[in-house]
Amino acid sequence: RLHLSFAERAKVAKNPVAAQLFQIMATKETTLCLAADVTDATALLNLAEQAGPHICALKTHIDIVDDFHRNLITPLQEIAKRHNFVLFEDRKFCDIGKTIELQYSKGMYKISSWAQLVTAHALLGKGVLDVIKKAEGLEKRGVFLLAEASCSGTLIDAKYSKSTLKMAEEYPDLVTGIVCQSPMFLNNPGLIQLTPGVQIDIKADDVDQQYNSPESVVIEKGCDIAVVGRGITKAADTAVAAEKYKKILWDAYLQRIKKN
Ligand code: UP6
Repeated sequence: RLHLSFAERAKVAKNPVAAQLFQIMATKETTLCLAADVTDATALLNLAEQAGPHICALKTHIDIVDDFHRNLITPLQEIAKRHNFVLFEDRKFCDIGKTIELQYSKGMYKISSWAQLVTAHALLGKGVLDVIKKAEGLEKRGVFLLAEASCSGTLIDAKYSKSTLKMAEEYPDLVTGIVCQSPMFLNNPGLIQLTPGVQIDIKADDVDQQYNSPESVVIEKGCDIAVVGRGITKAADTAVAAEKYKKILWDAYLQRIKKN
């Protein structure tokens, strides 16, 4: 996986959103996913607009938006379409299947109607994948399963990570990839490794988050798509910061695939 190009990997991806992401990454030359963790709807739209040309996905925590209203979704989708990136709700579903079915499609956020990608925990077993697979909503959809966390206090151990990967591989048409911190799956080039905890300037925050540099996550840790939040959202100019991360990440990817 690590030495193949995204264009080559697009051909072997079994999940349609994974194939779409590989295409976007290859054509836009970006492996950057922005964690748009802002609490104001207008700020979210502005971020999407400014970072849009430089990202392959916009990751939201939609439940932190103070003034959320369904009217936010249409302009967000319009920006995503215009700049060619995927909307990704980091819901980290973790419950019995029936509850996830409701959380995915109902309530204020109706995630299944706009987010092509979501995250989920494997902790409660495969019910989560069964219900997301059969729910009504966007035709093209995908799930990233969380197998390793970036924070220092995580309770996840190697056995759990391995079981998560096994579960992912049992749903190749639904699972887009794995959220992890190390190159866990090397012989499955159709899956995407998504790695959060990426920042240039600092090593940690004051609540457990740990950061690696963009170069090291791509070259040493197997990251395909890097999630960057505050490294961009707290920058003086978010468009400039997004472009900077995009370039560093892309150069690291080019260096990695050259090592054949
Ligand atoms: N995230 C992590 N670590 C994980 C899983 N998810 O940080 O193991 C998510 C957070 C946040 C983003 O929920 O949205 O990635 C990281 O943001 P930051 O770059 O501002 O720390």
